[in-house]
Amino acid sequence: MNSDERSLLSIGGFGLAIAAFVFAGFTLSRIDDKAVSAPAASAAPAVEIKLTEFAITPATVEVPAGDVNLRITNSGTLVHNLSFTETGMATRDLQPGETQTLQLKDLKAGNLAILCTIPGHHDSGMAGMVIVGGTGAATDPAATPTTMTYQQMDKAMEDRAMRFVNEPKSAMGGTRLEPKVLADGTKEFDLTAKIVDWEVEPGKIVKAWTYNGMVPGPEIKVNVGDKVRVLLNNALPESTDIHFHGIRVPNAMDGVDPFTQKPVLPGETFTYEFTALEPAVGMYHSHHNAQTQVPNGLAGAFIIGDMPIPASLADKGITKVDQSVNMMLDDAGTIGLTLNGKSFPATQAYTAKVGDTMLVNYFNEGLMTHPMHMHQPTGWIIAKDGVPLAQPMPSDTILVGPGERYTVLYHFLDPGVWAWHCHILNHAEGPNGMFGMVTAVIVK
Ligand SMILES: [Cu+2]
Repeated sequence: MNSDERSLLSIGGFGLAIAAFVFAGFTLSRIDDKAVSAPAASAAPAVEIKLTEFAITPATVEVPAGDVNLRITNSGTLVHNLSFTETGMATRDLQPGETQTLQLKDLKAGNLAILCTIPGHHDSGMAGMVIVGGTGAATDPAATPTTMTYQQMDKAMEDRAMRFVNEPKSAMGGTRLEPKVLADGTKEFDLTAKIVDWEVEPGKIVKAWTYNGMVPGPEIKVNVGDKVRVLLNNALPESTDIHFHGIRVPNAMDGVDPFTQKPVLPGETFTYEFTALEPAVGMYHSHHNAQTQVPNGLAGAFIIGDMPIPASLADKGITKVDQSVNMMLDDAGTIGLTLNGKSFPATQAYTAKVGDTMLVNYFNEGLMTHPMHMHQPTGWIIAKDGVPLAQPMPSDTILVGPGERYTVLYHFLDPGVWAWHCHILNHAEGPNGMFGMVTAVIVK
């Protein structure tokens, strides 16, 4: 007995099934439709989407091709909706707390832009993308084979990989911010929090919440003993503040309103002032509506001093650092699954020579843990949260949780293009090829 026959029996009973078979095919198929429609809808994978001020979370929704139920909840305090740009399919305007399920039928592989059409909300960041043909975390990949042919899949993968190699990269974030040095030697850093258009992947422009117009925010680097001033100018539509994560500061400078200061209102400037007392591999980020502001881009690296290279790694060929890389992980808000604010193929490609050592500071500013894997060289973890380890620890895959920092040395022995990606595979590669948290090191 096949599933349709079972459905018939469960809905109409044995008598109805017999009647359907006795009458013509038309009757049978009509009853069939009725019989299977309810189970089919509930069997379609369900994906949860949250609407808040001002984000669609997750901003990148991966769904399998075919039938999918989107369960959309307004978790914010204003009225929101979710609309598909191209088809116009939409929820009604949802009141705070309301949920509506959209049943999407027969989706084909591709990208569908989504947004909230309440005036001003799209511009403030309520935009996203439904990627059909990926295998989202909420789905069971084994149960949802792709509808592509293997030739189509191979072609899509190659096209995407070649875009990583061939296309010019859009502006990258995380560049070092040079301080203004005041008369008493204080290093002053000027940060403006503002929303800008940010290309997270080729052709996909989002509203990023940035420090100085870039994601990650500019790197701040000082020496132990430096007097530091950070001016925060708030050009956002809501209040904000800056927390210096992993950095020893006086309590009043910890940037956690309302505990340690008042919120910095739109249009206001707040001055943070402290002395850099200890070495740090830290970060600075918003501690105000952080679940929205930080994943949307309000985060950057804050480094104090230079990390010592353990003498015990000399026999591995590691004696000096040829290149330092800050690698900020994100997975939510308008920025989504990204390395340094970019999603593959827009991610930066790194280059090195055989024999080089690269120091990587991983920072996780997202909402999930990411196991970061560089192909080929064994990484040596030399510091956790900025504190040198007594003994370096080998790791080719390093699990970086939200808020954590790991400092890892990679020593390149073999030439080639080596992939470097998050090893939660639906953050990295689907039927359309590599996406999200993927880049590469080109070793010559
Ligand atoms: Cu990941």
